[in-house]
Amino acid sequence: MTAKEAVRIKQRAIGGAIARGAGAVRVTSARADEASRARMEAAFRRGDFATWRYDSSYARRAADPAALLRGARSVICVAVPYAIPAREDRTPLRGRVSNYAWSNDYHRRLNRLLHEVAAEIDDAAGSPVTAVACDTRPLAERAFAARAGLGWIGKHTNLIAPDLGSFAFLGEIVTTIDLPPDPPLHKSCGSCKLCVDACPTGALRGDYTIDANRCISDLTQRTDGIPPAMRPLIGDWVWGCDICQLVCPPTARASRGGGSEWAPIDPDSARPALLELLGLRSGTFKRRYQKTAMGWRGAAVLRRNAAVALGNALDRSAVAALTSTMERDPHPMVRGHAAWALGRIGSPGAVTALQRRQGAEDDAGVRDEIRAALEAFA
Ligand code: B12
Repeated sequence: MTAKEAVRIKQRAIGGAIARGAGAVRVTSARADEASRARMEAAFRRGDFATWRYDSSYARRAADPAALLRGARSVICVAVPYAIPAREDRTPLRGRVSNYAWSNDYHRRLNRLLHEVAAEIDDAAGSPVTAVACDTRPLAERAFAARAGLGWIGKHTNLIAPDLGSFAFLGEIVTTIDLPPDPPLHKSCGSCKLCVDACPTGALRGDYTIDANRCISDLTQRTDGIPPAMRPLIGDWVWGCDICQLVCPPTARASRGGGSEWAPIDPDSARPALLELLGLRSGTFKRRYQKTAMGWRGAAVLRRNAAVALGNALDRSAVAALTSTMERDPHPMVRGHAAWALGRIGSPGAVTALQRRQGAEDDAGVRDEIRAALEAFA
C-alpha cells in the first residue's frame, strides 16, 4: 500500500468513527510498549489487581498488539464521551451508580462502532487487516491511547482527553496497515492531587498507580465478600464509583459529554432505591439490568451492595428489610452483609434481630458475620 493510500484510510477511519459517536480518534504504531509492560508487571507484583485473574503472560500480551493480530502495524485509538449530568435525587435510601452504567451497555455500542469502521478498512484494503478491542481483550488500552496522543493518564489512572475529560470509553482497531502515527501529548496532572485526596478508600497512591483492591469500583464488582474494613468507606455507591473523576478539574472543564445514546435507561438509573435493590430477584434483574454494564455480575452482588449502602445510611427504617434479607436471602454472602448492616445501624431492633438469628443460621460464614456484628455493637 502506498503512503498516500494509508493516509486516505486513516482519514476515512477517523471520519467514520467520529460520524458514529467518537469524540476523538488518533493513531499510534503497534510497536510493543515495554514501559507499559514494566508498569503492569510491577503492579501485578505489588498485588494491585488481586481480584482480577491476570496470568503471568497478561502484561506481555497486553503491551503488544501483535498478540491480538499477527503482523499488527498500527493501532487506531478511539475515545467516546459518555458523561451525562446526574439527576440529583435527595430522597432517602437511594444508592449511587457510576455514570458508565446508566445507559445501555457501552460494550455493545463501542463494539458496533469499531466493527463497522474496521469493516470499512478491510474493504478498502481488499482483505481482512483488522482486529478490534474494547475492555474485554488483553490490550493496555490507556497506554496505547496515551501514546496516540488521545490524552494523558491521570493520577486516578484514567485517560484524560483534552476536550472530553476522562468520562470517555476507549476502543481500538488494530491493523496490519502502516498508518501515519500521531504524536503523544506531553501533559500530566502536575501538582494536582484532588483525586488522590478525594478517594475515600485511599486507593490512589498519587504516583499514577492504584491499589485496585481498595477501589470502590472493584469492591462493588467483586463476586465474593467485601472486606469488612472497606464497607463503611463505600458510602452509598452500589455499582462502580466516579469520585476520582468528578473532582478532576480537566474532566469538570470538558466541553463535550455523552450524546442521547448514553441517556439513563430509566429515571432511577443513577440513584436506585436501595430497598428495591435489596429485594432484587433474578427476573427483575434480567429485565432491568442485564442490558446495562451492571448486568454481568448477577443479582446477588447488587443485593449485597444494597445491604452495605443501607448499613452506611444508618437509617432505622431499613432494619425490617435488612432483617428479612438476613433471615431469608438464598445467598449466604448477602445474608452476611445484611447482618453487618444491622450491626452498623445498631438500633435495639437491629440487635434483637441479630441475636435471634445467631442460633438459627446454618452457614458458618454468615454466623461469623452475625457474631462480628454483635461484638462490634457490644
Ligand atoms: C481491570 C479494569 C478495571 C479495574 C482496575 C482499574 C485500573 N486502574 O487498572 C477496576 C475494576 C478497578 C476498574 C475500574 C474502573 N474502570 Co476499568 N478497566 C479495567 C480493564 C479491563 C483492564 C485494566 C488493566 O489492565 N489494569 C491493569 C493496569 C496495570 O494496566 P493499565 O490499565 O494498562 O494501566 C497502566 C498503564 O496504562 C501504565 N502506563 C502506560 N503508560 C503510562 C504512562 C504514564 C505517564 C503513566 C503514569 C502510566 C502509564 O500505567 C497504568 C497503571 O499502572 C480496562 C480495559 C483494558 N483492557 O485496558 C478497563 C478501563 C481501564 N476501565 C475503564 C473505566 C471507565 C473504569 C471506571 C471509570 C469505571 C467506574 N466508574 O467504576 C473505573 C475507574 C477506576 C480507576 N480510578 O481506575 C475504562 C477507562 C477509560 C479511560 N478514559 O481511561 C477502560 C479503559 C475500559 C474502556 N475500554 O473504556 N477497571
